[in-house]
Amino acid sequence: MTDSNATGPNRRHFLAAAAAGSALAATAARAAPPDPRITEVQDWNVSWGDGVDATPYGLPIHHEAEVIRRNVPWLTADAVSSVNFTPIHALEGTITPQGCAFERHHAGAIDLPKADYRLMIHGLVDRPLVFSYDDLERFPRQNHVYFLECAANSGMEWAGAQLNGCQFTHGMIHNMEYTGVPLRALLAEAGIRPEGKWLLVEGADASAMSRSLPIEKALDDVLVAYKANGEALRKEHGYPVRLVVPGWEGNMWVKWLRRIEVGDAPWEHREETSKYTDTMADGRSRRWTWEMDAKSIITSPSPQARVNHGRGPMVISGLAWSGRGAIRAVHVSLDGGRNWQQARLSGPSHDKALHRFYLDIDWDGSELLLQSRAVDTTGYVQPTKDQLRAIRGVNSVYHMNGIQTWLVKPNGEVENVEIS
Ligand SMILES: Nc1nc2c(c(=O)[nH]1)N[C@H]1C(S)=C(S)[C@@H](COP(=O)(O)O)O[C@H]1N2
Ligand SMILES: [Mo]
Repeated sequence: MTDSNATGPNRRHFLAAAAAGSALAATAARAAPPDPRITEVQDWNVSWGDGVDATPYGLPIHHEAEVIRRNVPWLTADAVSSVNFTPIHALEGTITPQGCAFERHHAGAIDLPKADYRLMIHGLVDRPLVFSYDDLERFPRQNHVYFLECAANSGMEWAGAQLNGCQFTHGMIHNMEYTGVPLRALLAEAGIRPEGKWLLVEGADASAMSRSLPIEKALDDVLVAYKANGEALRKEHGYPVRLVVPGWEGNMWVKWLRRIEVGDAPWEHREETSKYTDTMADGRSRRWTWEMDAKSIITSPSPQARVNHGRGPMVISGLAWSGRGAIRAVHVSLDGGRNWQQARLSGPSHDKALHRFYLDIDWDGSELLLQSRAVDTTGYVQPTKDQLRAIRGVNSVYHMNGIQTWLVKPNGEVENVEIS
């Protein structure tokens, strides 16, 4: 089986390179010593494969065992109040499989059966209500693809290039297709009183994760979700029910959602004051940073996805997203931000969801300083780290969306560096 009907530019390039006798084309076109993978009978050609029930619910094949969530053990004191990171350097397309989508817990992932699930809505409402899981399934459903990014994603990079791999610098993100009920439908059942302007949303885990949500957002696009990518939520993502707060910082996406209280003012809980708040250069803190600004990252090549081929065709692949809408354009620089080229967007372009971009280049084998820059549908352009520091100072931990730089060395190694 060959790609004899492939007539795209890359194929033509390979053929042209073959004619020119380049090192790359030698493997493709010249007579090489007989390849035993072709000339000799292989085990898998003549023996039975696994029967249909070998893995009733499939796992990735063992050859892909490196593509897993990973944590940075020294970041947190223990694993129940901790975070791990999505292996974005090894994924493609836009949807994150649940099995390797990062986890962030403040008191561990709890085991909450559907039968024991309750969601209470009370406070400034006409009718306080409690919904069971089955009740939720009787409301009209919607499906939407959204990214979830932890506000702390890339936070280490405020202090300069730190972690060597986009899994660790940018992996506190995932993108799933959620099935759920619009929160406004449940609020309509309870009937919000005119003074009701804020919601407290609370989780059932021991952290009782609590955040204040303005009523405008709650009535807009917030979902009470129970499926992701077609299947039940995984335990670690809030089974059986989590809140989906499109475009807003991950902390507000309360897992194991158990209570919604309607009030007339925000609660100023721990997670929205001492945590998840940005301290500015003058030492004062900025109140509420809900929306995630536009951001992008080249996932390959990157420190964990080095270049294993020499000069010639190279695929630069990356992700871009915005909490304010869709991605209008992504620009890629090969020289640390001096010159920019328009990348190619490929795949669905949903509001507040991950977008995939590519730049297909002909690498001359010299050093590259790779950067990407996202532009969203509001016209916002992803800033350099220095532009961000000029506004925010260096006291911030959260909401770092500055442009990332990867140094690609002639030998194919890739390193996290900073050009500001
Ligand atoms: N109940 C509850 N909800 C929670 C948390 C938590 O610890 N408990 N962590 C929050 C934070 S900080 C983030 S970034 C997201 C992470 O969601 P994930 O674990 O599905 O990636 O969940 C949010 N919701
Ligand atoms: Mo988070």
